[in-house]
Amino acid sequence: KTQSALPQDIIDRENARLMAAHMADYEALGVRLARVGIDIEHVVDRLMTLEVGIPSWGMVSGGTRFARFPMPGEPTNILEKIEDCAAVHQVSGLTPRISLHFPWDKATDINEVRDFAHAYGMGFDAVNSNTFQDQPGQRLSYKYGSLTHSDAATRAQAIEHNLECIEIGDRLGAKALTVWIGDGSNFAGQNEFADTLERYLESMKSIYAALPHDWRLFIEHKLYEPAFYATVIQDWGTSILCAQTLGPKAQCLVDLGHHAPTVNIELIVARLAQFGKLGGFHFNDSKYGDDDLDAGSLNPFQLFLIFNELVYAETRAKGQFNPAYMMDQSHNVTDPIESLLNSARAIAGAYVKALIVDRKALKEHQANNDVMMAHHCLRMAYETDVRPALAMARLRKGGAIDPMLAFRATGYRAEKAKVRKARSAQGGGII
Ligand code: AOS
Ligand code: ZN
Ligand code: ZN
Ligand code: ZN
Repeated sequence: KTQSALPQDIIDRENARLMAAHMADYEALGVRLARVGIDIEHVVDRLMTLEVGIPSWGMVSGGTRFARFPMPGEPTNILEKIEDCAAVHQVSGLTPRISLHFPWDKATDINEVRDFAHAYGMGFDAVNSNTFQDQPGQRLSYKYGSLTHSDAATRAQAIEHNLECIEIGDRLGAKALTVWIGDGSNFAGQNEFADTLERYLESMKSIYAALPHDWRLFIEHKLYEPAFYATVIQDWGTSILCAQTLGPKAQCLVDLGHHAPTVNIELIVARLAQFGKLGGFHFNDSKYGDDDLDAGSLNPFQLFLIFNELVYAETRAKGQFNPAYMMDQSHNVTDPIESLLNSARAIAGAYVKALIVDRKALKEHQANNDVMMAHHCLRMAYETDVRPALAMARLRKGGAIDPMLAFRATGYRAEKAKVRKARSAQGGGII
């Protein structure tokens, strides 16, 4: 029997309180969808297959360059982070895996970490390497780059770290390595664009060669920061070129906050999917840059349009389609657990709305160049209140009709504040 992070009796009590209203709402939505030829049960079944990974670095209060405001009861080590992830999954039913970040999550006993997670029914998503900062006692500095550094010994050290991440990830049961580097330049002339990319590919070839046969290598691009003049892996163009150069296990990871504000991210998603190079996502939201805000909290329509592309890509790919969905958020002013619940709801909602798009009608409107009706098709799906379908999927997974209310009702954080010693945890997602 799996262990629970939250008292299940309180969740059950909350569900009982909301049950009658939920059933009435679910029935009404079912009738509504049936009218346009959609079986709500089919939608709920599909939703129940959706899984989104949680970032370990998002479990503690994050920070900006200016400050970090830790909250009482936040986790102080990797085991406590896993416990909080399990709490998120228990009520959301959507987040069964945690994405670790090394060396932030380095534990002396990796088997203990694995067994602890398994006891809570939790697994591991892609592992993340970190060569964008120096660690205490590190031999060579990444100040001027890591995988692309001008010095071969520094590159070798960065490669070695990635190999260690694969090794740890393999023991945890992870199936992918995500590589994001901050390498680039802050001044024109600092280095040559072609030379740094060449060195990147050389380094990545060694990492690729060490992947277990069923692993994937995710290349995460980002337009700027910390390199403010030119970043080596700055966009999906460079990312897909590298992924194609490296081989089939290499794919592109799209972090929604890693694009200029006006960029059409759903179009990028469609392009990557069409060429079999969409590896996965770091879901979050942003207004200015790499803000790492809660997914769907600012641009829910964009999130829907992304899922609209994903659902279409899946139908085109005929079973060959398996992007890894993960969140990458930094929670500065909210309880991380509540922010992750907030995002899980937005992601599930975007997926369901994409599922209920009348694709047959849409195709017809597109063929007839009926622009307004094609757009109308998307709007009708997007504007549907799908919350009862989300609640039903959660309920059937043993979760909560209303995860936020259920979590609050447990008083989890206040309880943890009594037992967890406050300290400034590392890896608060400052980047
Ligand atoms: C950095 O901007 C990226 O989003 C990476 O995914 C990074 O590893 C993560 O945000 C943790 O800082
Ligand atoms: Zn990211
Ligand atoms: Zn980022
Ligand atoms: Zn981030």
